[in-house]
Amino acid sequence: MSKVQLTVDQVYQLAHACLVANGCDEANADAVAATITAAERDGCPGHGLIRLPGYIATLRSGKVDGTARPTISRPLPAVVKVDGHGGFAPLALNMSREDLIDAAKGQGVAVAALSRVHHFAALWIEVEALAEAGLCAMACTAYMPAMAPAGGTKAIFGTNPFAFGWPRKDAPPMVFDMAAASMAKGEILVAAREGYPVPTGTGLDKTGTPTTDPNAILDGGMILPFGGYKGSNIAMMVELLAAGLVGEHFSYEAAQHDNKDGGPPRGGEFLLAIDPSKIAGPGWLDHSEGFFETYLGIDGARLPGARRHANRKDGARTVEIPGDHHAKILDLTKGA
Ligand code: NDP
Ligand code: PYC
Repeated sequence: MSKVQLTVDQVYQLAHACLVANGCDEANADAVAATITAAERDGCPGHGLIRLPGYIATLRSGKVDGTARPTISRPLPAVVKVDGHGGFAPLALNMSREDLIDAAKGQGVAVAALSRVHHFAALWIEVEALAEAGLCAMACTAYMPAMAPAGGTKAIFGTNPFAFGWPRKDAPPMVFDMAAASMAKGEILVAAREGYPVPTGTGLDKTGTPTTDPNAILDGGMILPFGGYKGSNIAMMVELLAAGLVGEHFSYEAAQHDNKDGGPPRGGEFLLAIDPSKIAGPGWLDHSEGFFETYLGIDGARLPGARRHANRKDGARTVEIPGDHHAKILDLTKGA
């Protein structure tokens, strides 16, 4: 398979041009292209350029409005409500970030409830930005049914990621970001594209038989929760926070309303931001630094996010994508 090498800047230009050619205005194209670029820059290809055709499909089908302008309200001092008006999530996240930071710093704790957004990205992006502002942060979003509950054989949960961030003193924030599924669908798509098997326990084929073939999981099969009933229960929490609490579609409802164009469905996102200085008081940062020092003193232990930051440090990072995927993006950039 031929490969095309791109600089991080070229990734942004490619994604931006394709989004604009398919109906995004500058603000939306910039927000989505920056999100895709951040994923490729940090070595997270499952939410990088591989997602661009899905974003474009939603613009072409009319499911997503590439010119949407999110609106933000503060019904309570600690509640930031964000209506995405049917646009992609990145612009809604960018536009509401300062309100959430302000609410958390003023009240000690605050939530942001995003509705009518289409989320197709990694969550560490929004959580890292809040942790960089000195806040403890959490985020989660649902999707469409891709995962059965523990003990069941019918998908009800999305892959349902949950991300958590904590500020560091002289280092990037500690952020973990993981699907409640044994593996995010994005990673399974990359395995299918590159032609390697996924670990045993990742999913079932359409007959319900365990398989390590990513194509068999994607072609009518099902992804399994991580850790059996434990991942299943976290997936349930994500459904209840990102849909029940926000007042948006549960994954099964998102699928009922979706036009099946292959892109992200309409849904919600839940974010929680807490100011540790208002809860633990002065000294909280040094205290948690002591914890990280002890953790990192354990042979073999590494912090979540360390892999991404090592990739990011390499400023000359080259992003490699299959030649046919690159050609497909160029073709999509010709417009509908
Ligand atoms: P992974 O299993 O690859 O990684 C999960 C987390 O564990 C990462 O923060 C990773 O950090 C960390 N980690 C990995 N190895 C170690 C280790 N040895 N010690 C400590 N921490 C470690 O992620 P998933 O496949 O579950 O999810 C991938 C992405 O998919 C996420 O970004 C998620 O947001 C996204 N997603 C988005 C959805 C959506 O609807 N928008 C749905 C589902 C998933 P590091 O990155 O540094 O390796
Ligand atoms: O990787 O599972 C996933 C996913 C779903 C929606 C966006 N990413």
